[in-house]
Amino acid sequence: MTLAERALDVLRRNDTGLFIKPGPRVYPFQWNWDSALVALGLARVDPGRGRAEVRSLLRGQWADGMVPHMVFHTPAPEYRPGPELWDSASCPGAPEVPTSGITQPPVLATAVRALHEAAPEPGFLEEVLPRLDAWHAWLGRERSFDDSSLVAIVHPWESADNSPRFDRALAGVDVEPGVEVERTDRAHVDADERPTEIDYRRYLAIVDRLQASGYRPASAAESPFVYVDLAFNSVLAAAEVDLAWLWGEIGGDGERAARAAERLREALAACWDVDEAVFHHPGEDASETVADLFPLYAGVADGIQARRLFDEALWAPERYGPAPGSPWAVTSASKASAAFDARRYWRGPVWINVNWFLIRGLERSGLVAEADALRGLTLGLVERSGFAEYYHPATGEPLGSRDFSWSAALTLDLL
Ligand code: 9WN
Repeated sequence: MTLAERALDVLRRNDTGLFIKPGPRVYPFQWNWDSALVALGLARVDPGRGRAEVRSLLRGQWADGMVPHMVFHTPAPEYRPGPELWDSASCPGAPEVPTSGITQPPVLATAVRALHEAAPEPGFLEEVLPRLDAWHAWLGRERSFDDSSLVAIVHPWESADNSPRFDRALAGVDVEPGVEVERTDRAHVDADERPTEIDYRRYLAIVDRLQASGYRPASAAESPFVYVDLAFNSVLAAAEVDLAWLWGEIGGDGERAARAAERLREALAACWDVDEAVFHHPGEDASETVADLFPLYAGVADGIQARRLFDEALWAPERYGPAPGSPWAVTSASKASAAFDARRYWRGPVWINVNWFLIRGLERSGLVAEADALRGLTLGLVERSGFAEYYHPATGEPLGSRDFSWSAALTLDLL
């Protein structure tokens, strides 16, 4: 089988009929940005199935616009925490299908654009654009945090959960001693590739506290965990650009999306650090994770900044790039960071979705040869090690789940 045939085969095997699971065993439910990235890859080979994925995710949308991070279409007692933890039925505005009460990076509008550009279906944009707009508007409304226009996340599960960039905010979350935590994840994946016990307890403690307000704290600042994530905001900025463009396709009102895109992009551009050659919150240290590179994907780096970010960070052997003895890039944390861990997820390993966002960002910044180099490296990795959830940067060893859907779907897009 060719690489493309193998990728499609993974998606077909992970297809439950209702939605495509992120991976065959570890992740039996529908996850938000997994399904969006899957739909984006399917735009290349089967746009009809891609649109069905968008529709199934939107079945989980709440009345206030939020599209949740997990949708529990069917029971799967082998994964914890499942619907019993979230108890969405007891929350006002929750949909009929059980879901989680938090969200995830909003890639969906970008996927809808890819599907539309591949093969427009009459009526599809009219059906989904108002719902995407409601979700993005909810983020701007409920998750505004300071005067910067950037939005906050209220749980690490809303982004790359185990990333060291969340460590400081997470350390402030109190956990009750002695509470038993059921870790179904470690039945399938080695413990040294997954979050630690104490971090898992903190994840559950945040859910517990958010639940008291039906997952709608009076403001993001009221949440036990709050973080302004540049990766999440860069995804949102690009999605607002795509949504405004999509509204233009049907002569609709893309004003809110266009204005939000402009404000987010301005705020991200203001995060440039001329000394470090990466983006981070002004007044704070760089996170030393790939979030510092993500504004590239939002297209906010000028020519000089993009060049420096590539040479001095993304491709620099001592930071995120290929190095002698560690040829696989981009590492999810900088190799120069004290928190770097080559095996533990989001703390060092290479991810196909991270590379995909950065390849798009390099293209957007006019660094086409550099984008090609990263594309070549990424395809070389899946060719060699299969469609893993993440990979060891030194050996290329597949880690986490195997036959991982977004790795397969994004391979189709990269090809
Ligand atoms: C918790 C499904 C999801 C991804 C997340 C990734 C991981 C879940 C977990 O798996 O999160 O939501 O069990 O750790 O961090 O990005 O969407 O692939």
